[in-house]
Amino acid sequence: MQAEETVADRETFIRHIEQLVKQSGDNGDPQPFALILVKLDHFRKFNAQHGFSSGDALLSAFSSCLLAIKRPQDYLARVGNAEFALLLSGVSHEGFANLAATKLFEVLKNPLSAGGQSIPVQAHSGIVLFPQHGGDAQILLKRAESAMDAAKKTLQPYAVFQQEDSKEEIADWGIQYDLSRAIEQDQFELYFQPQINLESGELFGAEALIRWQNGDKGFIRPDIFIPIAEKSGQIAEITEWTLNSALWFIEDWCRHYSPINVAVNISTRMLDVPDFKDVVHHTVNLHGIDYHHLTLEITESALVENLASSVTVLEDLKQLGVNVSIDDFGTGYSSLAYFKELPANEIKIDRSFVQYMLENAMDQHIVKTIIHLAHGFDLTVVAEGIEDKASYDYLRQVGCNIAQGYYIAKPMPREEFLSWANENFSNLRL
Ligand code: G
Ligand code: G
Ligand code: MN
Repeated sequence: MQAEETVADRETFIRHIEQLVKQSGDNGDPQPFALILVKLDHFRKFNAQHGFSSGDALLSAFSSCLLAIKRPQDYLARVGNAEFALLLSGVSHEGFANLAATKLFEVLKNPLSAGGQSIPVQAHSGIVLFPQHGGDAQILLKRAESAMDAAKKTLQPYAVFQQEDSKEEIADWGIQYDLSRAIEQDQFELYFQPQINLESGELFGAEALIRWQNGDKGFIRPDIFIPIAEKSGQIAEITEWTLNSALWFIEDWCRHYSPINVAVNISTRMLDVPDFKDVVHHTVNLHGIDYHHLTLEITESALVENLASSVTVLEDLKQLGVNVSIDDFGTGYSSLAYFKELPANEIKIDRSFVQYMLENAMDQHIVKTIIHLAHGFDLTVVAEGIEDKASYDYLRQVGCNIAQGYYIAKPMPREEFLSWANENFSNLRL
């Protein structure tokens, strides 16, 4: 049993539920429980405005509220950035679960104290019951989340899962099911979008972007299936596939042509996977290439939600020798003081600033300021979303290091990338 004051992590929590489910099956005698999922609203914004140490203090005050209603036989876990789950052992009726939730929201009516400040908070909660609402940990958590979304929509602090809440799930499960076959059926392909060194005009490398051609459903966009894979955990397997394919490309290119750098998008979920660093280490070694040919892109907005723990993982990766790039930079954080905490070698200015910078003075100012500051911290600057020559020339003029965008080329399959490079760069010995 869990010690009184500890808060388990997501993996431990899932194992705990699986054990309860298994015991129920073994004895033919379900051990009922209720699960209350509760999420603090606007946490990302709070973190952005007050810094991650205040964010940590707020989370700790928030978890104290949950500990206040937890009974000794209950189990508390942190299952997301600002998201906790409380498992109420032996609770088989929603009335009792509602009672616990009411108690919790009574406590949350008072402001939380964090870093010497008193902060009013808002939260939402979704409730599920085992075995009525699902027979495994993933389904129960997913349905608690659906219930939480329903609570938000109806402006209630909490809601119990209802069958109608599961409509969206059905579509997601279809994709999840198809994803589980995509790798073995060879349905993924990597496309490569070139990156140019602005100073020399030479090919610097490419960003690798996953494409999925599903037999029945046709082409499915990564911004549809990646979030689903993140929730289901399938992202780990997809990331391994992507890394391996990108490294294969680098190995082949370096052997036949010239040195090249390839950037791979890494979901922030991967930073919580305990052996992620080892996966990178082994995959790179397997292909016998130097670490500095590989860049890992992490999006800024997701990173700042969990800066404290991400910093350690990214530092470790940087120590290995891979490059770390902060993707979509400018969209996730307001404080410039944050630069010195970045465990990165590179930032990619978000394309929303680059696309209209020549017409929009504010965007132009932001782009110039980011470049200047980044250089002050020895970071390489990549601009993405360059769609015309004027933007390309402007970025070169203000000292941006690397350029990427439709003006240069769209993402292309490997063969097409090869002939594109052959046509445009005579020095590559293709
Ligand atoms: O390539 P496209 O514009 O469709 O990409 C849409 C989004 O999907 C982008 O945010 C991009 O970073 C992300 N994406 C593309 N390929 C991968 C991948 O291999 N892994 C992850 N995690 N994200 C990817
Ligand atoms: O989130 P991320 O930066 O990884 O997203 C990369 C995606 O942006 C690529 O998949 C690509 O399809 C898209 N992209 C690349 N260059 C351009 C561009 O010049 N304009 C637009 N609109 N999208 C681009
Ligand atoms: Mn990217």
